[in-house]
Amino acid sequence: MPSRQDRPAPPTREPAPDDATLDAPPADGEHVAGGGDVASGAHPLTNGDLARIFHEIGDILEVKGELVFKTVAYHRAADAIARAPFDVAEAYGAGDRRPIPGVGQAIADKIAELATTGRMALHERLRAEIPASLVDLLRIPGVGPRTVRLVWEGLGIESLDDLRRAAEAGHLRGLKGISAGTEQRILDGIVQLESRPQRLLLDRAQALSDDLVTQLAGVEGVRRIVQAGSLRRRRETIGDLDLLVETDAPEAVIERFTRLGVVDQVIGAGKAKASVRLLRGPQVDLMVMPPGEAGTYLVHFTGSADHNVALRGIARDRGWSLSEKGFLRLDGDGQPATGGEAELRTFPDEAAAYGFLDLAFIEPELREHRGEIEAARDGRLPSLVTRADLRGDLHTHSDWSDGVHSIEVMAETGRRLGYAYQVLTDHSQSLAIAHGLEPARVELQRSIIAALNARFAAEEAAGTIPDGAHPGGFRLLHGCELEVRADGRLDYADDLLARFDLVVASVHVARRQTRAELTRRTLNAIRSPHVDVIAHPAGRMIQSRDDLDLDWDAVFEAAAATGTALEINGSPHRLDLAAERARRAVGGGCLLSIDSDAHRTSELEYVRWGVDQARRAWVEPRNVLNARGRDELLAWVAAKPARVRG
Ligand code: DGT
Ligand code: CA
Ligand code: CA
Ligand code: ZN
Repeated sequence: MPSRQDRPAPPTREPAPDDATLDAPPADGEHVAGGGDVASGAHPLTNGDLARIFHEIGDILEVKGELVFKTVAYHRAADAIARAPFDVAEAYGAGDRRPIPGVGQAIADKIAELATTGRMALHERLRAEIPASLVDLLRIPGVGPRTVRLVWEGLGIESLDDLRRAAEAGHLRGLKGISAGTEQRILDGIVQLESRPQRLLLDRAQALSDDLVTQLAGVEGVRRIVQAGSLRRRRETIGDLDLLVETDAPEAVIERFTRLGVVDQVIGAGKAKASVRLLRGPQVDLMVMPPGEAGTYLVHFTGSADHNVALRGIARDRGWSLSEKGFLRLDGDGQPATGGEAELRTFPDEAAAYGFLDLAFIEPELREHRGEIEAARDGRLPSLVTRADLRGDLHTHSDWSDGVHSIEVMAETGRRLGYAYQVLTDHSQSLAIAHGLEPARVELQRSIIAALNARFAAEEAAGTIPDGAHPGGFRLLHGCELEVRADGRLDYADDLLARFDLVVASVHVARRQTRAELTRRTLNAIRSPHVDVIAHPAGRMIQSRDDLDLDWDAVFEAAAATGTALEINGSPHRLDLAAERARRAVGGGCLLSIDSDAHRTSELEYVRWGVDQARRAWVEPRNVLNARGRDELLAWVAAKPARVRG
């Protein structure tokens, strides 16, 4: 458990109502689980305190093997309480049961119980039953609640370290149902868990950061908040969050920031910056900037570190020292000039700061020291693709295969996003796990799509299209996500494939084949006259599944030669092609597509993460197949057989 020394100590006459109670074992009789007389005391529960209690309940229920939806409900409620814009215990204690989004009736009752009596029967009962720290053991791959309870009851194990020591000493295998093999698997699982990089996926980092911005935006004196660091550069994973706040009231901002309900621990707080760790979340660094001087602050705290080093070099060559505060004039010895020569140049925005070095403004996504500074100097920066450039989505699913929503609901959602087209690409027949479609189902699906499109056309003719829809009309196109089978054959016959509007092909099975075999399969798809896009070409899952071992040069060459697009899959778990590889693909003459791979309506928004990675890959709209209009797209598909014949 993280330490929580930032919280003020409770008044000594109070029976420890603060969160120290949550850590201390209820051993010596002085500590009452769940807190003592809290509500009437001088130190009421903060939103963070409440959140910790509900998270702990969720944890213990997990160890008990409760149904996921139940444990999730407690964790979700805890998050909602931590973020509530009012003091929850104070309100509920006074009988003001304001609704909190994500908190249902049952949990609201428990908040009221805690706020009015200072205790919660459920929490006390659970704490007496099982230590919450056991939940850490559930994170070990292959270890479930049953094993966790077994090692706790049998050997008193309460932590990962306890478990590792016991396993290394061979103590686990004495327990019922645990063999020497199981013991080794647990040790392997611990190694795997601890070698896993502790970085957040982009979508989660964005959500946490947005939430902080919302909570800080209303603070008096805040003029602007910028989400800097790797999040602003749109890296696929994020280490910590960096917030820049332009304000004339720095101390008030830092005070508010360090006291947010979502903050678990204050790592450090000064006049101009503070670092905290969020409750069950990452570290967040907040820096304040004086009004009107944001330019160099933004550059400095956006990074990357390598980009900054290069900028500082250029500045020094020109006689200036660059830091977040601005450009400081250097004297002949390379020291900051003093006296009448002393000079600090500041800039209100980044463009002006780059301009001071005779560089064009560099988009944050490019700031990785991969040629962007030279390009900015020489006027060769790309005009990066934006979300608004996308005319449609080439890879989406419905409940006909493994999606959640119906064809119609998916189509209506894409239509309201303003697209000219969306391609429905349910899985092909051999991917049974995803309910791939038999040819007869494909035929049926085609007729359903035709009926939908007839309705869209009629509404367009009648001028009754919904809000947000593209005035030039929307069509659902009929495609599939075609399996490339283990032997390299495609999963539908050519005559069926020829009838789709567009075909996306993927390798999902037999991922451990040799490079030669995997490359041959991928090239088979690329060289088909009917395959238009290779979906998630590397087949990776970020932080959990490695890339397929492919001969990428051969893949790029064949894709470029046949005009087969390579996808940047927008799922935040995939982001595949990755940015650097996508850049190489474009350099090799390949066309890309930027797709959501949505399995439910909300996931259609995943294209935003794909666009981010495309921008990191220096991609311009002309490199993107689905930045083309519908007629152009269909003409390009129609020409594939000719391109393959060469
Ligand atoms: P992350 O957090 O690992 O995903 O990556 P960044 O780029 O957000 O790195 P972070 O949070 O350490 O620093 C944010 C930015 O601040 C970084 O991109 C460059 C800048 N920066 C300023 N001073 C330093 C420094 O002393 N070290 C590093 N690494 N970066 C610094
Ligand atoms: Ca960071
Ligand atoms: Ca940082
Ligand atoms: Zn898919």
